[in-house]
Parts: sequence; C-alpha cells; structure tokens
Amino acid sequence: MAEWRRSVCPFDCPDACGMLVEVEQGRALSVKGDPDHFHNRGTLCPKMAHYERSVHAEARLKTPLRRTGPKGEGRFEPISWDSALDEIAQRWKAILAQWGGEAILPYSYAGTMGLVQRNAGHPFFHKLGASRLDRTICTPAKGAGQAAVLGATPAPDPEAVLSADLVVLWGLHALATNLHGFQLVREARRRGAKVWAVETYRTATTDQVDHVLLVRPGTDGVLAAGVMHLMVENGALDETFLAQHVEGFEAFAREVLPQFPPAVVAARTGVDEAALRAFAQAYGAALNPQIQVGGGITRYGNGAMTTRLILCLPALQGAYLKPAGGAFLGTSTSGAVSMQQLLREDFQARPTRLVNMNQLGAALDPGADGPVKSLYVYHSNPAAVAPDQGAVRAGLLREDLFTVVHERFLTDTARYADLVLPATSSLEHPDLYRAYGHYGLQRVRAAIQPVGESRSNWATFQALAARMGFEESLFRQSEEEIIDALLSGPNPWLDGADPSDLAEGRVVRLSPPGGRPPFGTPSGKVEILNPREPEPLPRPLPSHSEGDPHPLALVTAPSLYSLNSTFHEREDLPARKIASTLRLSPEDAAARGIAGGEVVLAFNGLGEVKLVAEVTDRVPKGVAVVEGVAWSAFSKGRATVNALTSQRLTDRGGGSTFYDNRIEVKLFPA
Ligand SMILES: Nc1nc2c(c(=O)[nH]1)N[C@H]1C(S)=C(S)[C@@H](COP(=O)(O)OP(=O)(O)OC[C@H]3O[C@@H](n4cnc5c(=O)[nH]c(N)nc54)[C@H](O)[C@@H]3O)O[C@H]1N2
Ligand SMILES: Nc1nc2c(c(=O)[nH]1)N[C@H]1C(S)=C(S)[C@@H](COP(=O)(O)OP(=O)(O)OC[C@H]3O[C@@H](n4cnc5c(=O)[nH]c(N)nc54)[C@H](O)[C@@H]3O)O[C@H]1N2
Ligand SMILES: [Mo]
Repeated sequence: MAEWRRSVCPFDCPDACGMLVEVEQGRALSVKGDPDHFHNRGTLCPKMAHYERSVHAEARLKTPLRRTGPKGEGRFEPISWDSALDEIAQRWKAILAQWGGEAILPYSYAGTMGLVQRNAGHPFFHKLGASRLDRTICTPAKGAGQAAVLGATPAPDPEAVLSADLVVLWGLHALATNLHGFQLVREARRRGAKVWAVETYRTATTDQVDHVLLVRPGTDGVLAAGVMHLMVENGALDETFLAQHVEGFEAFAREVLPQFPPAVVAARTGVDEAALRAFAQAYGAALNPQIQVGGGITRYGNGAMTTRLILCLPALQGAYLKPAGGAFLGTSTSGAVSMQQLLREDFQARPTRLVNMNQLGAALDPGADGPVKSLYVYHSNPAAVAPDQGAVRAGLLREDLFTVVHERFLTDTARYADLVLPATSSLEHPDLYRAYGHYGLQRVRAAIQPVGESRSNWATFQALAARMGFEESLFRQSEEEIIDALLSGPNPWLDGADPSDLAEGRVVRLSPPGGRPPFGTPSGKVEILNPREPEPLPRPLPSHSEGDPHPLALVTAPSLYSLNSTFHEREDLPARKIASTLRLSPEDAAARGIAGGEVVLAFNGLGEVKLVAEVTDRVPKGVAVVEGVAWSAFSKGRATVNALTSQRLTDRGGGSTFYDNRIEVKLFPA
C-alpha cells in the first residue's frame, strides 16, 4: 500500500514548495504539490512535477568510485565507502603535514537549500583548518545594493503585491524562476494592476505582462536615472516622504539626475524616448506600485550600483510606505534560525584564507599564491556553473590536485574527480527549510531509504570527521538532533507557530520582526546618500564589458526546464536542447550568414563553445542568449556556456558577472 509523506523542494529557488510524496516499498512513485502549503497551494513547477524520475534515475550514483582513466574522461571503478574514506583521510593527513590546511579547498553551493545538509561541511572544514570559500556565485551584489539603500529593513510579505496597481518585474524571469511569486503577480493583474517588465529579450514571462522595456544589457542604472530625471521634471515626487524619510535626495537631484535627460538615456539603454516617458509617467502616477528586483541586473560589474539606483525610485514615489511596500527583492529569513551551533566558526584555530568561488580558476592555477592541493566539491557543479570554464577545467586536470566530488550524478565536475562519493537526494535525508520567496519554515523527515549506498552530506562529514580523529560531540549528533537543537530555545520568529505542525512536517508561518518606519539604516531613513559607501551618491557605472569590441552581449539566462546545471539528467524535459541553443536576432544572424538549426561557434578571448543557432525576433539586435547551463555530455562540444564568462567580480559583494560578457559568433566550419 502506498502512503503519502510530506516533503519540500530542496532546490535553489525562492519558492521552497511543499510537496507530497507517494511512497511504496521504499520508493517514491510520484509527487504532487502540497495543497495545504500557503505559498505553492498544491502546484509544482514542470521540473519538480516528476521529481521521482530524478530520484530514481538510472544515472544516480550508487557506490563510491575511483578514477581509472585520465581526468575528465569519466572512467571509474566502484569501491567501498571504507576504502574511499581511508584514502581521503590518508591524502589529507599528508597534505596537512606538508602544506598545511589551507591547501585544502571546499567547494559547495546550493544543490540543496536545507539548512543542515547545505551547511554540513562548515564545522568539518573549520576544524580541518581548510581554506574558506566565499560563496558569492549568485547575487550578493543585489544584497549589497539593497543594504546600501535600505539597510536591514525587512521585506514586505510576498502577498503585499496583491494590493499593487502597478508592478515592475526588473531583471526577473518570474515565470521560470519564481513561479509561485509570479502567480501572485498574475492575481494582482487580474485585479487591475498593470505589469511592466524590464528585460533584455522577450521571455515567457514578458509574454504575460502589459508592457515590456527591452534594455541594452547592463544599462539599467542609466534607465533608472532617466526615469527619475523625468519624475523630477513631471513633478511626480512625494515631497512629504522625501522630506521625512529620505537622506540625500537634493544632492542626488542636483548632482546626478541632470546628466540623464531622455535623449541621453535612450541612446545608452536602447529604450526609445516615448517608451521611457510612458514608463516614467505610469510609475510616477501609480498609487501603490511595487518593483520586484530580480537577479538579472545584478550579474554585471555595476550590479550593486544598479540595484541602488533602482531602489531610489520608490523613494521618489513615496512607495516604501504604501501597502505594496515599494520594492520586493525576496524575503529575508536568515534571522529565523540561528545557525552558529552548526557552522561552528569557533572550531577554527584562526580564520583561514578566503577564496572567492567565482575565481576557482585562478585559485587552482599552479602559479597561484598558496597552492590548492585538494578540492572537495559537494552539492555544486563548478566545471559547468562556475565562470571561466577553461581555467576551471585546466585546474581540475592538474595531476597533483586530489579531487573528491560528492554528488547524485556523474556531473561534469565529478568526471574530473579522483574519488566520487554518492549523495542522497532530498527525499532520502531529513532537513529544515526556509525560503527566500515566502515566510515559511518546514521540517522534513526522510521519505525513502537512500538509493544504493548513497549518504547525505551530514553523514559523509560525520564519517570523515571520525577518520580524521575529530572528537567534538557535534560530529556524533544525528541530523534529527541537530534540527531539534536549531529549533530549540526562545525564537520570536516562531511566535504563534504550532510546534506539532513543525514536528509533523507541515509548513509554519514565520513572524518576521519589525516594520517601517523607521527604515533599518543608521539614519532610520531610506539612504539615497550613504556616506559609508565608496560612492556616497548613486550614479550609473559602466559594466565590465562596455567597450569590449566583441559585437554581441551574451545573456546566459535561466531556463524554465532546468535549475542551473540541475535537471539535465531528465530526458523528459527539454533542458538539454535549450541549453545547447544560441538565440540570435534575424539581423545579427543574417549579417553572419547563419540560419536557424545551424551549428555555430560562439567565442571571445576566454574560449569557444559550439551551439545550435535559433534565429528569433524575440532577441534584439546586439544580444545573444543561452538559457540554462548544459552538461558537456549533452552538448555539441566539450565546452559549455561558462567557457565564455569571466572571473571578474561585481562592484560590491564579490559577486559573479555571468551576464556581463561579449562574444562573436560564426558558422562552425563544416
Ligand atoms: N527554472 C529555473 N528557476 C530558477 C533558476 C533556474 O536556473 N531555472 N535559478 C535559480 C537561481 S540560483 C536564482 S539566483 C534565481 C534567479 O532568478 P531571477 O531573479 O529571475 O534572475 P536571473 O535568472 O539572473 O535573470 C532574470 C532575467 O534577467 C534578465 N537580464 C539579464 N541581464 C539583464 C539586464 O541587464 N537588465 C535587465 N533588466 N534584465 C536582464 C535575463 O534575461 C533573465 O530573463 O532563480 C532560481 N530559479
Ligand atoms: N552561465 C551561467 N552560469 C551560472 C548561472 C547563470 O545564470 N548563468 N547562475 C549561477 C547561479 S545564480 C548559481 S546559484 C550557481 C549554482 O550553482 P550550483 O549550486 O553548483 O548549482 P547546480 O548546477 O544546481 O548544481 C548542484 C549539484 O548538487 C547536486 N546535489 C543535489 N542535492 C545534493 C545533496 O544533497 N548532496 C550533494 N552532495 N549533492 C547534491 C546536484 O546533483 C547538482 O549536480 O550557478 C551559477 N552559474
Ligand atoms: Mo543563484
């Protein structure tokens, strides 16, 4: 008899959807959205609707593996856990003795968002004295820009958007990346809100909005300044709000905005003057607008500054005190669970060096300061998702680098490993989940037995700790005990939550403290002028690639049918085909003699990638688009899209600049 168990989608998406799993004899037969979950209300995205196909995929790793062929080729033999763990401990002890702990580098990101499994390596690597990884591959520039203007001001509830009369999706592919947040936007639209999208090309999201502004990649700061220039000109300002709750508006209006009249803005952004005026008019006149800021604008050399400029718009509008809250950049629930008891920074003898994860290629360079002799990768796939793939893969090829990869599948990264360890999927281990798109917290038990000999991140680090002789009692606690500890003690975020809901795996609503005003900045105001920033007044910055002579801006956007490099194991999803496709405008294709379906070479100073051209007027001239991050195995050539992206960082926050690269394209020589 099958029974239904509660679980959560573990992946890196704002929604953290509640799911029900149909289990029979230790196998997951099917999944469906949990109808009792307040955010996803019974629906799942197309990727997760058949999660059981990923969990029980033929390609799941079932035993530890040792490499038998050259690095990168993917030839391995099965070995036992004991011999894998012994070998790791022996190699690491030798490296510690000869090179010191900093020669060992952990590399992880967000294969699972569960608080225990995601952070399972921290106490271990702190104790080991390994190099620390600065986990900045996603959108820290957005956080830095937000912090500069709003400090720690709590985000509005996601449902606040239902009251809005105008919504702007700014660099947010909500239909793909935040489906259930987008359902709220669609509901607001049904109630009469006008929805605008600011994008670089036409997406499935822009098909469902009222107005689309296509901006030249990386120029949104100029666009925002141009809108504010017109708001000043139109007198569409909330003078009372500006006087009471904003720092630095006069200086901004005097020193920055005059440089951005419509003609200048149209020329730099590619948005024509009439559209710019219509947007400024609509935004200025709205009674209760909300801007949703996505990741798209932040993956540029100017990402933090662009975020600051966009967040000035609701200040001029007075929207920050209106019911929709002015701006939504995701919920901030990091205060909800105190993680120190798991992270254990106190296990470090001293803070070791910090390696920016976007610069893995540089860190693995044999000439780098302080060599990396061993890399331990868990729930991440840097050979595919990290920028400057050529440098990353050259590093992974080093014979003197001892690489261990803990994975569910033989990913591009795992193919370079000396040892591969099989990982559980989220249905096979317990965890605790919070979201970045709603205020829910959910505790999940394992729904099925581990597939094959796979072990969870925590169980693997426990075994490694035992091999390394670490005696701290934390390493002997079970996952369930750690979750109990994380949930114990007084916690105002859990006021009103029923402990039995948590214990039984139902989602509970968190109560985030605070409201506004005052705003969570030192001045208590919205800080257009922030004296603690290197640039106290926001003013548009050029992106890194402005001036790069390669003619096409490469936007490596998210795909509806994958999540970064996850879900490419699934033949039933079109992820593989999409990630191998380069979309070009008819003008750019014609100028190069390229027709749809032809194999092309996209290249720049960093590398070259073989892709299949799709010619479409949904992409404007001067832009090239690849959606998703492919696996080499399902690509035209070995290199995939990140062979074209650079290790350069954002202006603030040390973030990735995946969209800030230029390329040229030519027909692949027959
Ligand atoms: N289906 C699916 N869902 C996902 C993911 C996925 O890969 N697939 N990834 C997950 C992760 S890790 C994250 S961080 C989030 C990110 O999700 P989002 O917040 O949506 O951000 P991005 O994916 O960076 O990009 C959103 C859009 O920004 C556009 N864009 C690029 N450059 C610019 C620009 O200069 N200006 C403007 N206005 N727009 C620009 C892109 O074309 C893209 O459509 O989504 C998560 N959810
Ligand atoms: N070109 C380009 N590159 C990008 C992006 C882009 O937009 N364009 N987006 C970037 C962004 S926003 C992000 S956040 C990063 C994401 O980078 P990653 O976090 O590395 O994301 P994934 O590609 O999803 O790889 C996660 C891996 O974890 C494995 N996994 C899942 N669960 C577990 C588990 O419990 N234990 C273990 N050990 N493994 C597990 C999965 O099988 C999968 O291979 O990629 C970045 N790369
Ligand atoms: Mo991300």
